[in-house]
Amino acid sequence: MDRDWLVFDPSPSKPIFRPPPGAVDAHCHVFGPGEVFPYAPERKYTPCDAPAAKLYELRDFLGFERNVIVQATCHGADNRALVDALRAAGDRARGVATIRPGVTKSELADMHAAGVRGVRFNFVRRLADPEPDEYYRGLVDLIAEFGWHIVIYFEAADLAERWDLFTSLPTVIVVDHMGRPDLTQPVQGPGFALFQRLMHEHENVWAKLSGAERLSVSGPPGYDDFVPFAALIAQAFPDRVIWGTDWPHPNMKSHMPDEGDLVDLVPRIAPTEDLQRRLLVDNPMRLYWEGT
Ligand code: 0GY
Repeated sequence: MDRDWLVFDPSPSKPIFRPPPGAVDAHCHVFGPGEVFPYAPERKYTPCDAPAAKLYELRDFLGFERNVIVQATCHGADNRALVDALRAAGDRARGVATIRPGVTKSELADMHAAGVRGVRFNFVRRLADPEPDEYYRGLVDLIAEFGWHIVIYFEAADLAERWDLFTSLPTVIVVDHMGRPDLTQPVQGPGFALFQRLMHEHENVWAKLSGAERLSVSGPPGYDDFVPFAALIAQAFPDRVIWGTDWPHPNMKSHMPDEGDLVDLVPRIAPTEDLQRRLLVDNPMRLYWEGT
């Protein structure tokens, strides 16, 4: 792994908040193990191994029942580690893959059978080399017959630049980490206003209320500056939000979070049982399990 890589916490604390029955951790990753599933030659970082068995231990420890595993850029478009993790989970995990032009229909069908229900387009330059809009439109055509949706990951500044692409994608669009707002700015400021406009004007756009550990400037254990941003979205769009731990927290430099602290953010973001059930159960189940 990279010399400055921070390894996930081997013994997180038990959260005080108890997730409702059927809760889904809808943003997490698996890495390797590298000896079985080698990291991609074009990767921008080399992580520690973070295998599926460890993820499922964490799931059980935190009180979750299911996972949505998002293909990480260190595996490129080689989705074997993801597919292996999905198969190991039975029906308790779904996946979001990375695909490139040239992927075949039978490769997509195999991924679908394993539990893949979406693809991720990554616009964060330190992770991937963004492509012209037409590249992504070509991939959209490939997934159409599978009914998959699209997860997008971008820096706040990219939103204006890619607005036409993002607002013309025909599927459900899930935005990772709420589009990475600058938490030092007011929650009512222009940067986050644009993200809210995206959700107000486009009913197919969902938000992932995750990434407190990577966005927060105030830091652990409370991640207080993250809460008003996530709470605003959770309450304005209660049927289009999902939540995830972001385990094993790739590329963290400031600290490695305790997932117990992250789970304890949920009742601060979604203060009622109804909001919590929609965020953790109803919405991810609708998007990833029901009807597919
Ligand atoms: C995240 C965030 C990051 C990394 C990746 O696929 C990835 O490599 O998503 C990051 O470095 O911000 O969601 O895990």
